[in-house]
Amino acid sequence: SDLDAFIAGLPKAELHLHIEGTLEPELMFALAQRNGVAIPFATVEEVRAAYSFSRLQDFLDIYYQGANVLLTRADFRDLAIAYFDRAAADGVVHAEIMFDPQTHTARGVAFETVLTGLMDGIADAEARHGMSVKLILCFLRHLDEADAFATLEAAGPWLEHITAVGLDSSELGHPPEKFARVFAAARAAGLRLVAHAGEEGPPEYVHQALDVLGIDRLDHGNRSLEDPVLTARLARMGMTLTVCPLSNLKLCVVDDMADHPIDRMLREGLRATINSDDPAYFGGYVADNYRAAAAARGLDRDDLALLARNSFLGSFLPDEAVAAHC
Ligand code: ES4
Ligand code: ZN
Repeated sequence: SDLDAFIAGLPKAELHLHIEGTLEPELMFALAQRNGVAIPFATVEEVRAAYSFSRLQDFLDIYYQGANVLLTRADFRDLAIAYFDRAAADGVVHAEIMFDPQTHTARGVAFETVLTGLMDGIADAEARHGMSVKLILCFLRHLDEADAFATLEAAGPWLEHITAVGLDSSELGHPPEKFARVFAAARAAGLRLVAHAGEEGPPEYVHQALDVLGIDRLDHGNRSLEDPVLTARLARMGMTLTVCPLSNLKLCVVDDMADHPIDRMLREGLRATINSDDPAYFGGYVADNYRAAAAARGLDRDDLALLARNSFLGSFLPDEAVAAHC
């Protein structure tokens, strides 16, 4: 339709994307074969059939299993290139992508292997698509503070290639305050700060992300809407929320796309953006997320243009680059 073409043609930034969550079943099989790694699926159809989740943890269990096929620098390069090709086709001109080093170092894959492979992919995206890319190193919040500190230490030689740290994985029971000291150390090292909060966790976790971690950007943030004072504060401070509609549906953060709060967020004055989170697992890349939200909530071209503009305003690009995109 006209709106589909408008969405695909709208220049946008992707701000909430886990590169391990872009591993399509076809590439999973190819890498399993290339590396001689066994996977518990016989066919691509079997893999897709397993992607039915009723909460975040159901997804995480299968997502960490999928990542087992990623072993070499070339694997991380190929994974990243496949994502950037899809993103470019969706109108993404700037991407700030998250990676989970602990998922790999725990299996004996060196931090350097992960980082250099992703950097190879980024060089390809810059050359072939003219895309700009920034990297966000995420700490797995189900692991302890010492493990996060060891990961920040491993990143030391690579800090000029990393823009921010983030916090992901199992939210309930792992509040932001658990990582207060490692986030303070990351800030002292010159990194920007983001955190997943208010996806499954309560508004209190969003308060902690703001007050204890001092985040620059909020990943998801849906449950902030339960707290009117928090909502007003996020709006007043111009905090960017990286919202992921298809993820929210697949992980049952919303029961139905027709109930998605994206338009309410905009009405409340929140700087909301639309992103794809783990597109290989949730049924679509960023343009699919714009389309699904638009269809379910009746978003018009002005709403969609505002969401895309918010994605640049909420990015970690320098002011001049933001201005050039807005
Ligand atoms: C994630 Cl949707 C989501 N939430 C928390 N952690 C994650 N890691 C990858 N996707
Ligand atoms: Zn996420």
